[in-house]
Amino acid sequence: MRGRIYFISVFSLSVLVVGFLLWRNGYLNGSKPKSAHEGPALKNLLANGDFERSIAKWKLFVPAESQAAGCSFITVPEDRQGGQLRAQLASEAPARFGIFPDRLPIPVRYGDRYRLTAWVSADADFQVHAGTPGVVLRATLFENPEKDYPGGHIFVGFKGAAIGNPALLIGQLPSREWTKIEATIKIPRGVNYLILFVYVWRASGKLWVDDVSMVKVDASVPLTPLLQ
Ligand SMILES: [Ca+2]
Repeated sequence: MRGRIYFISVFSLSVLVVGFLLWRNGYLNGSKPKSAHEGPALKNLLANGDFERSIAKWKLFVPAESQAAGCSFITVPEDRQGGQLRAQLASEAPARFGIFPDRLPIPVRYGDRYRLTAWVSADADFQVHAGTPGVVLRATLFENPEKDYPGGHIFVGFKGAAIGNPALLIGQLPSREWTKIEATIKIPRGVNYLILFVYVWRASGKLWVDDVSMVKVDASVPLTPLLQ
């Protein structure tokens, strides 16, 4: 009798232990067990970067020089990136204007690396003004929320990345095809905040933008060389 109770106790305990291990590894709640080499997904620090919630969380910035150019920012259907909506930046005359996330500057630290990405596609009416890059991402760098970093902002285009001088990106032409603009940048010393803009940098017509992201990457990710 005592042996039988002992056996039942050990058996029950084993069932509990095995059950617990299965539960902990995700077999009992429908999720796939995590393997050791599956890193966490990189988090997009920009809300609504795919514009699936229309223009929520984004704002249009039109500097004084472009106020008369009829700049607009809306979303339009049928993007070709697998979603329902894409952003449309348009102007009637050559203009410099952009969109940026509707939130405080993102706090960053010296030496940290970020991958900045946007997909763009140009309508047939999109005309790049001579001597300008046409479209860029601008990592707007700040010492503090009220003071720009004196070393210049980082510009990213199809040709690569540059600091302080968007003219280094002249010669790129956006096409009807969705094309990725991307760079991995390192935060310069003295920079504590960043705002990412997608800029039409002197052009007219319609430019479509989708899947804008800013993700923190680790130190092993190679930097995009800065054009000189
Ligand atoms: Ca989209």
